Amino acid sequence: NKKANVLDANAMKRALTRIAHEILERNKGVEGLMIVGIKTRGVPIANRLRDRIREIEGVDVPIGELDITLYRDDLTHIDDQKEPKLNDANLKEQVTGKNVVLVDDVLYTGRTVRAAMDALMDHGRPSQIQLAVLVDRGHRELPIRADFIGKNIPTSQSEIITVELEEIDHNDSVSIFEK
Ligand code: 3GP
Ligand code: 5GP
Ligand code: MG
Repeated sequence: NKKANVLDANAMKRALTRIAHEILERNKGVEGLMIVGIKTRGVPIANRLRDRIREIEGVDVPIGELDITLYRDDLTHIDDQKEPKLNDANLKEQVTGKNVVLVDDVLYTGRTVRAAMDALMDHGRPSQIQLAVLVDRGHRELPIRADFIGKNIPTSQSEIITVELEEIDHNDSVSIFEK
């Protein structure tokens, strides 16, 4: 049952445009930059950031994706004891020497990002890794934080953030549900 809408399509668009600018500002441009989305919903967000950066700088930065599947079958059976599993890392470009911006929809315990960093390291040696997320819902279990955040949404453990993206869900929105 839904409790609140947090971002609509326009707010999401503004947040991603801001993050694109922040990425460029922090890194002084696109030199050495690579954007890597974490499946599923980190991937369209990564693509949108690449598109914004193209609009701003006129340059297409290399993009990649990571598949980190959780040991669970549905939302009502989330097993918090188990680590995210790296399924496959299908990075087209070399990560060695790149400044990699990891992108995910929601940052929660940090375990997915930890696994994603592990996966990246298996592919080479990035010169730097940064993290961009659409939503930070808190409850970290590891010393991981995002460099770029669309929206901070303090949640209770019993709440779930629903992220809908046009490319997958035919709608752009972020809302809070009670489990
Ligand atoms: P995504 O893979 O497209 O990002 O984790 C699998 C999917 O379940 C994720 O989609 C995520 O959006 C959704 N999800 C919703 N609530 C939760 C939650 O509390 N924990 C996890 N791990 N995933 C959630
Ligand atoms: P973490 O590994 O940090 O606990 O969780 C991050 C991953 O789990 C993200 O890829 C995200 O898709 C998913 N996730 C965790 N909590 C939520 C949530 O409340 N809502 C959504 N949509 N995804 C979540
Ligand atoms: Mg995700």
